[in-house]
Order: sequence, then C-alpha cells, then structure tokens
Amino acid sequence: MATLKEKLKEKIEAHRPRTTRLLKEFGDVKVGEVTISQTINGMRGVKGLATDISYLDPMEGIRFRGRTIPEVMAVIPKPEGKDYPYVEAFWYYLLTGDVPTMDETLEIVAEFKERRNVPQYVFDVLRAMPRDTHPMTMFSAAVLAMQRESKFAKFYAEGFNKMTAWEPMYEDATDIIARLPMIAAYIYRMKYKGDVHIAPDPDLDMGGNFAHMMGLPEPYDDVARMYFIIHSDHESGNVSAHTTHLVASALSDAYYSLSAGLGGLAGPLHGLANQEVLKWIQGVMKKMDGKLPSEEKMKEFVWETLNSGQVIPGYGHAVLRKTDPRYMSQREFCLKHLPDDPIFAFVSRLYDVVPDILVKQGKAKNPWPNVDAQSGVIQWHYGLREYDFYTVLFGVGRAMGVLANITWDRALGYAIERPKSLTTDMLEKVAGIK
Ligand code: CMX
Repeated sequence: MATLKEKLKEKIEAHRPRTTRLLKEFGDVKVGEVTISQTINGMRGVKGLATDISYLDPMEGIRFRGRTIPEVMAVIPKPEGKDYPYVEAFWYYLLTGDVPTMDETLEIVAEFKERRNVPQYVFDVLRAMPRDTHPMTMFSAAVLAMQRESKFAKFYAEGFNKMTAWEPMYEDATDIIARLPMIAAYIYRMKYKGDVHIAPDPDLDMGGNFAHMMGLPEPYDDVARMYFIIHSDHESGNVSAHTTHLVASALSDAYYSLSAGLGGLAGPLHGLANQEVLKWIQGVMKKMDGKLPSEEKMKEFVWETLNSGQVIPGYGHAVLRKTDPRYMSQREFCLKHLPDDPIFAFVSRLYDVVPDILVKQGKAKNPWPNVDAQSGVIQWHYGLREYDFYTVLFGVGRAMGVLANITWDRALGYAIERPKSLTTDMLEKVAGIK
C-alpha cells in the first residue's frame, strides 16, 4: 500500500506536464479582462488564481475535488458508529483527489498521532500573553511561534530544489494540521476552563480527540469532524486562502503562511462573522427576554441593524448567489439533532426574513445566508458557548484547504505573486476623463 506521500508524488508527477504545457504553449491566451471597478473594489471575479483542490460555483456552492459536501460525507471513510468522516481521510482526499480505503485512512490516523505533539515553548508563548487576548491572536501566534520547526525553511537554508520543494512543504503542512487541535484546545481551556487541561487520548482520531481535549461529550466529536471538513476550503480567492498562498509564494514556509492567513480569517467580514452572528443573536434575544420574536418584530431588528450602518452577519457572499451549502448541511444537522433548540428557532426565523429585507435594501448582491449564519448554533448547543472562540474552529478546518493548496503550489512551481498597481491618474486616463 502506497503511503499518502508516495501517492501524492505520483499525482504531482502526472499533473506537472499539464501546467508546464499551459504555460509554455498557451501562456498568452486571455482568460478574462479587468475593469476599473475590479481594480478598486477587491478584484472581485478577476480570474487570477489556479487550484484543483476546490471550486466554488456561484449557484451550486463548493465542490471539494469535484464532489459536493453531501457526496464527500457519503464516500469518505467514517469511524465506526459515527455519522461524519475521519478528518484525516479528508486530508488525504483534499491532497490527492482520491478517496482513501479504510486501511489508508487508518495509516494517516496513526501518522497524525505521531506528529501531533506540540513543543512546550509554544504553550509558554501562549501563557505569556494576557488572558484576555483574542483566541485568534493566540492561535495565529502559536502557529508563528512554531516556525522554528519548519522542515521547509531548513530545506531552503540547505539548498533549495524547485522539483522537490513540495516534500518539506507537505511535511510541514501535515505536522501543523496534526498539531492544531491540541493548540486550539489548549487556548480554549487556558482561557475559559480554569487553565485545567486534558491530555490527548491515544485511541482517538482527530475529531474524537479534539472533542475529548476540549472536554465536550459526544456527539461533539462528530460536530468537530463535520465542522473541520465543511470549513476546509473555498477556492483560492477568499482572504484566508489567498493570504496563505500569497505569503507562501515568496517561499515563506507553511508556518509563516498559515499564521498570516489566520490573521485574514480573523476579520469580521470573513471568518469572524461566525462569532458576530452569535453575538448579534444574543443581543436580540436579550432584548426579547429570551422569547422568539414574531416575524414582524424580527424584521424590525434586522432593519435596525442595517439602518445603524452594520451588515447582517452571516448573510451575503462575494461569489455565492444562493444559500451556502455549508449553511444547509449545518441546518440539516440541526433539524436532525437539535430541532427544538431556541437559538436554532431564532436562526430559522432570520432565514425567513433576512433575504427579503436585503433584496428590498438593494445593496447586497447575494441576500442568502453563508456558512457563518448557522455554525454558532451547533457549537452553543453542545456546550461551546464562548463565541469569540468560534473562528479558531474555522481556522483548524481552513488550515487543511490552504495547506493542501500551498503544497501543490510548490509542486507545480507557482511563481511569486506580484500583480501590478496603477495610480488614480492612470485609471482616469484609461477611463478617458484625463
Ligand atoms: N448585510 C448588509 N449589507 C450587506 C451584506 C449584509 N450581510 N452583504 C453585503 N452587503 C452590502 C455591502 O456592505 C456593500 O455595501 P456598500 O456598497 O455600501 O459597500 C454592498 O452590499 C455590496 O456588497 P456585495 O458585493 O454584495 O458583497 P461583497 O462581495 O462586497 O462582500 C461579504 C461579501 C461576505 C463581505 C458581505 O456580504 C458581508 O459583509 N456579509 C456579512 C459578513 C459575513 O457574513 N461574512 C462572512 C462571509 C463568509 C466567510 O468568509 O466566512
């Protein structure tokens, strides 16, 4: 049985000629044009990145390696008696595009266990930070602090080889993913659980062990598996993926790159929206003495938020133009496991009223909910109520997508990223007004 690294090597060698041919023979073929609005407004829709790990169709939503979320959940091996797949098997799938057998899966599970120990100095760095530091700052700092472990940085220092650079990148990526659950759980328990920690259980897989170290009972293990998988990747253009890719393009290692990407994820328009949703809902619930507002009352709250100049967190998207399938898969989980949860009832009522209001307001191009509108409900229900921690969970999942991407970036020899800027004068000339 080939190991994941051997399998990846085969895939890379088979893929390389495609990229080389495109560059050599068709490098001048145009894939699109850029408007002034795209230049000023966040390059929306500019086709300037290439990845095979996932593709985001505006109407259908995400496909990981060609499969939708339900298809992924159906084919990737699961721990016995569990509803959601092994996260380790999903990592194999993201990297190679192949569904691993159970034997291949168990090999990766064992490999993650060997790699998952976090050096003590990383915890010391976390302990030196004020306890009221945001958990995302701690999370990103921990990843950066661990940079001295980088095999890629060592490889570069000892003599770089473009053809084999993916190997130390793969090693770093796997080390990091195996370690993130322990770092996340450490931050959580240090900040919110009296600094009392729970040692990893050698018998458990990544999802199970994360639930165990967090101190959250079953079925939180399945919640963690689902959560990490659905948050893993969303093409290359979102802020966390693009930042990670950009930093890695300078041949910075995976620790530098991911730490930077997590900084992007911590923005309220991106991953932090999951904490903002819960914060906003709690605020409205407090005003209503915990009661579910009528549709009319709920509409008033939504308009109040919009009229005060804020966005409705968890709604809208830069690419999607329909309800996010990541929202739907979590909604289905809620309907099955927590149909009577009061916050779920609240989120459902929001779903009934927000899209119409955003359409009436006429600004948002996509009035439908995104992944962040639903995710806090599940966390809250299963006892994870410190909502400023939610983006860390997103970060553990997102690490898989962005690290798979930068491993492939090195395999295919993607260049250092360097788009061109223009001055306003130049744009005015292009517009014909100067
Ligand atoms: N509530 C109110 N207004 C919204 C809105 C929302 N949920 N979504 C978009 N708009 C507004 C924008 O602020 C923008 O207003 P201005 O013209 O005044 O600047 C206008 O509608 C057009 O924006 P857009 O083209 O539809 O959306 P963008 O691609 O610029 O931004 C996003 C996308 C996600 C940042 C935006 O929809 C938003 O702010 N949503 C709320 C925050 C959120 O849920 N983020 C999480 C996204 C998923 C993730 O990355 O985790």
